[in-house]
This record gives sequence, C-alpha cells and structure tokens, in this order.
Amino acid sequence: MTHEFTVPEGEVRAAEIPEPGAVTIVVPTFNESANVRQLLRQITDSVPGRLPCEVVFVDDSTDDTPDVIREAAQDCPYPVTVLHREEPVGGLGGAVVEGIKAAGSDWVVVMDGDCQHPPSLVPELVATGELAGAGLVVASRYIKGGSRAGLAGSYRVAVSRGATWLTKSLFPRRLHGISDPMSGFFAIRRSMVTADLLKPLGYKILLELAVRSRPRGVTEVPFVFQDRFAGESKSSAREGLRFLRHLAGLRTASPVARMVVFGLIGATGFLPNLLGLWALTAAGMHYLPAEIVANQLGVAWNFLLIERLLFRDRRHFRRLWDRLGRFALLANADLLLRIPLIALLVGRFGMDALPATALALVTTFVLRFVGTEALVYLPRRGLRGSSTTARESRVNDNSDRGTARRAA
Ligand SMILES: Nc1nc2c(ncn2[C@@H]2O[C@H](COP(=O)(O)OP(=O)(O)OP(=O)(O)O)[C@@H](O)[C@H]2O)c(=O)[nH]1
Ligand SMILES: [Mg+2]
Repeated sequence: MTHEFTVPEGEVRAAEIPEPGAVTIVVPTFNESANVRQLLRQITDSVPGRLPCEVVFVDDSTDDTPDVIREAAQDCPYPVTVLHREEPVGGLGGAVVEGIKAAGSDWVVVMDGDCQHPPSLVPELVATGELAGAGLVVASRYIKGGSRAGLAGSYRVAVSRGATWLTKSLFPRRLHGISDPMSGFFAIRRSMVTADLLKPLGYKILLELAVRSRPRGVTEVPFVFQDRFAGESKSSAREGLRFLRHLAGLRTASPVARMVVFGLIGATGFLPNLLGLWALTAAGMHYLPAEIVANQLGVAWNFLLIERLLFRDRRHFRRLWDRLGRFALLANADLLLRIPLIALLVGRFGMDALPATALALVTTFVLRFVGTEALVYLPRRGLRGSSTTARESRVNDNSDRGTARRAA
C-alpha cells in the first residue's frame, strides 16, 4: 500500500505550495534513516532562501526512515511528503518516476538521500535550465569543476567509468552533450517527462529519461560527488546485471535495432549447430538426419538467447511451450522456404546461385524476424495493457485499486 503524508500536517499554506518557477526535490530512499535528517538540514540551509521548494521522498525502506523524515520535517520551512511503497516496483528508477509524477512544479530535481549530492546546487541547476531554455540539466562529475571524490575505491571508479563509456558508445546521439549519463543528480522540466513511456529498471533513471523521453535542450553543471554521510551503499553486482539488462532493453527499443540483435544472435547459433553436426556424425549418424537434429540445437540456442536478451519483457504474452513451438516452426520453415526460393531466383529470374542464395538468406531472415515478433512475442488482444509499465502505473497511481487487487 502507498502511505502518503504531508508535513507539517495541516499547516501547508497556499504560499508554500510551489508555483511555476519553484522546484520539487524528489529523493528516493531505501533505509537511509541515518542520512535524511542531515539531508533536510542541508536543503533548509541552501534552497528555500533562493528558490521556493517542496521535497518528496519516495521510500521503499524496511527501517524507520519514514518516521525519521516525519520527525525531521517538523523543522522544515517547506512542505515535505513521503510516499512509502510496500511494493517497490521498478526499484530506484520506479521510485523516481513515481516522485516525478507526484510533483506539482515546473522543475523537478532528483537527488540521492545519502548527502552525496550537495543540495546547494539545486537552485543553480534550475537557474541554468531556465537561462539556457533547457529541458534537462545534469549535475556532472566529469566536466571541468566536477569530481567523483566520493566514489569509494578504485574498483567502483573503474566500474563507473566502464559503464559510462559503454553507455555513451551505445547511445552516441541521444546522450550527446551528457558527459555523466550515470548521474543520479539532475533537474528536469516536468513537462518533458513522458512517464507512460518509461520502463525504469533499477538504478539508471537519468539514462532512461534521456533515451526514452528525449528532453529538448540538455546542459550540464559540474559537481563534486561527496562521500556518503552514513549508512550503506545499495549498489551491488545484482544492480550491475540489472543495468546491463536495462541497456539491452533501451538499445533494442526500435525494430531495426531488434533485427540487428536478432541477426547477431542467429549468427552465434552456427556454433552449437556445427558442434552438434560434428558430434552426431562422429557417433556414426548419417549426415542428413544429423543436419536436421543439429539444426534443432541451433534453434534451441537461439531461442534461449532471444528469450533472455531480446524479448525478455514480452515473454508473458504466451506460455513457454507455445513460444518454443512457434519459434521452432518458424526457424524450420525458414530452411524449407529457402531452397525453393533459391530455385525460383535461379530458374525463373536467371540469377547466379551465389547472389540468389544471399538474397534468399536475407529475405527469409527478415521474414523470420517479422514472424517471430508477430507470432511469438506480440501482445495478444486483451493482454496489451498488461505490460510492466501499465501495471506499474496503475498500482502506483491508485493505491486503493492496487490494494484491492492484491487482496483479491
Ligand atoms: N526508493 C528507493 N530508493 C533506493 C532504492 N535503492 C537505492 N535507493 C536510494 O537511491 C539513492 C542512491 O543509492 P546508493 O546506495 O547511495 O547508490 P550509490 O550512490 O551509487 O552508492 P554509494 O556511492 O555507495 O552511496 C539512495 O538515496 C538510496 O537510498 C530502491 O530500491 N528504492
Ligand atoms: Mg549514494
């Protein structure tokens, strides 16, 4: 269930509610009870005197963080809200999206709850965005004046650098002008966020926003990444894997990109195919039935990779055996179709065998890709709305409905 409360309770005056030009600071928290008091103190010292603000915590904690916030907020001269989620859908990214949706002001600043992001920069981020007419202002550790001093240990620095490089290479155009796509500290105009398009997965919500919402006008402000004030880091190897899945999902969002990945996966299928053929013929099987059996090994291999890497979030539209059966049929039909097609191109259109084979390979490949999308992984009528995002936004938007459904 989503608990929501606003503090000071009953004391929110109209003048305190942010108007356009004000900022909503969204802070995702997971067990940050040792940090939130200090964070609110820092915000009080550096933000409301320069820019009207409100703070929205989106909390997935299992400790007493919401209580600590409630208590500390009594001393804050701005509204503080806690959205506590008992179902942490989408992890950190999902929390941030929920906070952005709840924001009432034009500008939203997202920052961590462990004091690694200096709140004194909040007014500057918004002012820079206003001056530049930008939709997104990233606080960057990687431009002149910035630093990642608080990134603990050379291992974390290396991982962060590698992830930044990989991400920038995969999205050179969309991330043009963003030196620090991994930053968790940024200001975005509320109107630029297409919350319904977002499918946040884990940590990297800025990446998700920059790639899917494509805010118009991006600029950066340097900042020094501080040491964590207290408490424990939540980044882990598991988060790392989630991040790679997130990258794969973002990169294969367009049909052309999906077709390229489909082709690359298909090419890796030669390996189990040839190995199988070798093993079966070595065991004495005639090469023709061996070809057929070995081909099924390649099909199974491709199916596994495609399920894991390409259509991970579209598996729930059909049962496993249904998907596997359809996939295998398409893969074998591809083989059966290729020979008559080559014969047609050579016999009827007078093509040479080599270009005819190449053309047939490409044609059957495209047909197989389109067939796989349409017949194996397309949402079925009535199941369309049940994608992760839709389920997530419904539960998040309407806590009563979410509760009713869980109880049912
Ligand atoms: N709501 C919510 N917040 C989360 C979740 N995971 C992490 N956070 C918060 O997201 C922010 C960033 O997490 P950190 O663990 O500090 O990650 P990090 O800054 O990369 O790691 P450190 O440098 O070690 O602090 C913190 O405010 C966390 O409390 C989550 O699942 N849900
Ligand atoms: Mg941190």
